[in-house]
Amino acid sequence: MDTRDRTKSEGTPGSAPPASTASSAATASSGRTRFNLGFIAGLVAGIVASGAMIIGSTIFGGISLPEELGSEITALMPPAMFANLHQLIGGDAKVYLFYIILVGQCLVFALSGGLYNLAIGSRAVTSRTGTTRTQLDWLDGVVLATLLWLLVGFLLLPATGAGIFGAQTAIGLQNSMVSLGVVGLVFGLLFAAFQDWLVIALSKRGQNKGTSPEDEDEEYGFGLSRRALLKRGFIIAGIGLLGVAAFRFISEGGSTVSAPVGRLVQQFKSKIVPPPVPNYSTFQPVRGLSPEITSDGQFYIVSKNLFSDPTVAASSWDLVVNGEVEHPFSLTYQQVLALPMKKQYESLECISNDVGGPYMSNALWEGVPLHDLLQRAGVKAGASKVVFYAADDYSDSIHLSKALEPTTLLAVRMNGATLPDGHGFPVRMLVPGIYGMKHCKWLTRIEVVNTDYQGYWQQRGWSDAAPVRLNSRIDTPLIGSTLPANRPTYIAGVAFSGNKGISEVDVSLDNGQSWQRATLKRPYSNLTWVLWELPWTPKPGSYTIIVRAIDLEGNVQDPNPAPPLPDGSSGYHTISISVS
Ligand SMILES: Nc1nc2c(c(=O)[nH]1)N[C@H]1C(S)=C(S)[C@@H](COP(=O)(O)O)O[C@H]1N2
Ligand SMILES: [Mo]
Repeated sequence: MDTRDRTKSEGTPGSAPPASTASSAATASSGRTRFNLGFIAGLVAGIVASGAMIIGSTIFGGISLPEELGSEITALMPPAMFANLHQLIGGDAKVYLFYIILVGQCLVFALSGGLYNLAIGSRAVTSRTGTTRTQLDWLDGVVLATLLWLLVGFLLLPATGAGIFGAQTAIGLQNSMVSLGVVGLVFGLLFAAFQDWLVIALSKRGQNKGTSPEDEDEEYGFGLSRRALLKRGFIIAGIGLLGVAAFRFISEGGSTVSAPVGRLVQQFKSKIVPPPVPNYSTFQPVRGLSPEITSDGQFYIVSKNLFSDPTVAASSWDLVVNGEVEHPFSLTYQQVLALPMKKQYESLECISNDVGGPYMSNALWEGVPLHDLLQRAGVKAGASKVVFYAADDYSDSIHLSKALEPTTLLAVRMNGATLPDGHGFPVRMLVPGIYGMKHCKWLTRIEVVNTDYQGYWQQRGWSDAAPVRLNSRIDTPLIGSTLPANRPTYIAGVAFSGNKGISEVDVSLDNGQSWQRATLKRPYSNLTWVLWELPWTPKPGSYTIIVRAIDLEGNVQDPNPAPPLPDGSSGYHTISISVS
């Protein structure tokens, strides 16, 4: 819009432009006007409908398109790109991905509104001011909803691998058709209603200010043009991303010091024979050290699900055991609970945990050995792997030999209580020695196969064997902290090997030149992390503290730094502190 137009139109307040001007203006710009109107109305209706979709999926188990799209996007993303994003924004990456997709979804809704208005073309009514505008009725909303419903059901969902109308998803065909339909109707009806409201509001404004129809090309009730709105959106998103990157840089780049890897690697002996005898002794409680057993509330939670995890009703749940077996069967929750159980202390660690990272916890579990179920089913000759399927369309597999180990359990209890929803109620897998990834939560089916099945994360570039890499972490003192000089304190933390126990933890206070043995707390089992501590009365100065561990077989922690993708991180946790 140029100022001259406005001056001209404001020169005739309260009156409609002469008929000839109106019709020529309409032909010149009514397409754009209609599109813009539809876009704004579609955007608002799309935001509400997206909200309805999220509520529907969390409360009623309906479909969530951002989840399906996010899953497909991470599958298509080259592993190196995934790794870079992971480095940049860390474990929160999936949350950002969810919001980005959500914004995209709202824009698509908006676009569909604009295009719908273009498609219905000259079907316009004359409003009270006598200017030409587009008005819709509720039937338009239903038509647009139906079009979107068909597009999503027949094109979008199959393209993400969810099948026609989500037939391949855990929530199933019916549920996904209905929930999509509801969201579509919410959008369509609101779109029609909001557009009408907008038309009336604009014509009132037009009456007051005497603006001509083409003014609405650029300016709406919000006082902002669509282009300006978009521009602001992009600027805000850009600033947000920059802020996150800067925060990561400041909070991590500032305080992490890298150990002199060259020297560490030179002195490195990968195996010590015979293995050291563990230095268990009376263990002092140290403030800042992780509790040996992690409470349910503190236990880390990781899942692929961008927004919400499934809540499974035990009454309608059953567990299927089938595939390459003589006698497939299924069990209800009550039947699972009636099977012989085993208690097991075991720590879990996520394969995406960085060196020194928080995605590692320890609990007491109770469950049924998978061995017992496989024996009952009768595994056929030639079977090589066992696949786990879950209520959130997650899957992963382990080798048959691993599946038959006595410590591979179907857990139903955690720390003495029923397995919490977040940790996989009603049943989750425990596969000691292997990263958390293979500890499938919300288990629904166990399939014995004779193929090399690749699970959800393997399709995205992560290790299939995925043995836990021996690692150790300094919990206290905190990175970058300042300690008072000459006051006795402790350096303390945890060390974890998966299923090989810990025989020794060494601490260096001089950047890797010399090492001291830490005291270990005798663990509940060889499947858990081990708490370690080293008493220390520091003199004033700056210190670089490094920790390394040795397992019960004598394997020494790998000093070579590696990022989590694809095999799990390695390198020594190193912090710098000062004493004054
Ligand atoms: N069904 C299902 N199981 C799953 C996942 C998932 O996304 N879906 N995530 C896995 C990953 S990557 C990890 S690290 C562990 C985390 O278990 P926790 O949340 O109980 O700590 O669950 C695993 N089991
Ligand atoms: Mo994980």
